[in-house]
Amino acid sequence: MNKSIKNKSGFTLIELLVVIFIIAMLASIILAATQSTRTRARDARRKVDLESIKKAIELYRFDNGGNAPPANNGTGACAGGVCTSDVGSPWLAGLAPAFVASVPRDPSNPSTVIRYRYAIGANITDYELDAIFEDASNNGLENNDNGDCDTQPTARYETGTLLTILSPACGP
Ligand SMILES: [Ca+2]
Ligand SMILES: [Ca+2]
Repeated sequence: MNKSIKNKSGFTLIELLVVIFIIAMLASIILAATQSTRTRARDARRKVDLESIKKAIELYRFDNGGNAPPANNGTGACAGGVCTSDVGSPWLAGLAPAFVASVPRDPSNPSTVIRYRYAIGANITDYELDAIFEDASNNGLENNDNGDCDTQPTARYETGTLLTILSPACGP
C-alpha cells in the first residue's frame, strides 16, 4: 500500500529526462531569440552610423570645393588608401569635431571582424563608404545598391558618389 503511494507521487527517470529536454529546448530558443535581437540592433545602428558619416562627408565636401575628405586616420594616411573603422583614432580624419561630434565605428559582433570602410577615388571629389549587415533580412540592401560587392555572404552595403572605388574582394 505504502509502496504504491510512493510510486505515484515520484517522477520516473523518463519523466525527468523529458522535463530536462523541454527546459533545454526552451533555453536554446530564448538564446537564439536574444542573439537575433542583438544582430538586428547592431544592423539598425549601422544604418544610422552610415547616414551620420555620409552627412558629415557631404558637409565637408560642401565646405571644401566638393572634395571628399582624404583617406587619413588620426595618425596619417590609411594603409592602401582604405580607412577602416577598427584602425586609428579617429578612424576617418577631417570630419570630427567640425562636421560630426565623433566618427562612429562599427558595433562589431565580438565573434567576427566587421568594419566600416572609406576610400576616395582618382578624382578626389569621389568617395565610397561601405558596411556589412549581419541580419539576412538586410541582404536586399547589400545586393541592390548599384555597387560592385553584391554577392552573399560577404556582400557589402555601398554608398557614396562612386561605388567601384572599394572593389571586391568584399569580405569583412
Ligand atoms: Ca553592394
Ligand atoms: Ca564598391
